[in-house]
Amino acid sequence: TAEIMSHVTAHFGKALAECREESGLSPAVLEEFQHFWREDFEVVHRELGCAILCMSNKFSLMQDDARMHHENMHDYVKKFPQGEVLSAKMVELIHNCEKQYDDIKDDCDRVVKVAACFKVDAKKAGIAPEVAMIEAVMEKY
Ligand code: BOM
Repeated sequence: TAEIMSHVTAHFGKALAECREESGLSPAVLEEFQHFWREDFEVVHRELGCAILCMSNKFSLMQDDARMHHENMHDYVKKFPQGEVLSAKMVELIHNCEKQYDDIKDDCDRVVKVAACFKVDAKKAGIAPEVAMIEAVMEKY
């Protein structure tokens, strides 16, 4: 659900600070990670892909091939309140998006495409959070 996703995003988003430099993601492009879910934010910058890759690595959510580590992602999402309701759906949506862009060789380029696909599909599935929901739980993490 969107409520659970707001917790996951709030927690995951904290890692952006550690990844800002190495990813080269300018604050002018994305100031705070929760803005990822804004209606008017376009998930298109290669640097955002680099940032998501770096952030995911902080939580061991990626395999060596820069694809999602299914088991670790499952366990990560399950740790949030009611996370078990969301974890399987989230892994399924992300993996479905990965399959569509598997031919892109550059890891940052591929990850940003997968993330954009995931944003669209999460909205369709009704599990995309509002930014206000994320801000409401930021202080918990
Ligand atoms: O093959 C690369 C898989 C990486 C996809 C990650 C998609 C996440 C997009 C950013 C949104 C994040 C919201 C919550 C945390 C997800 C771990």
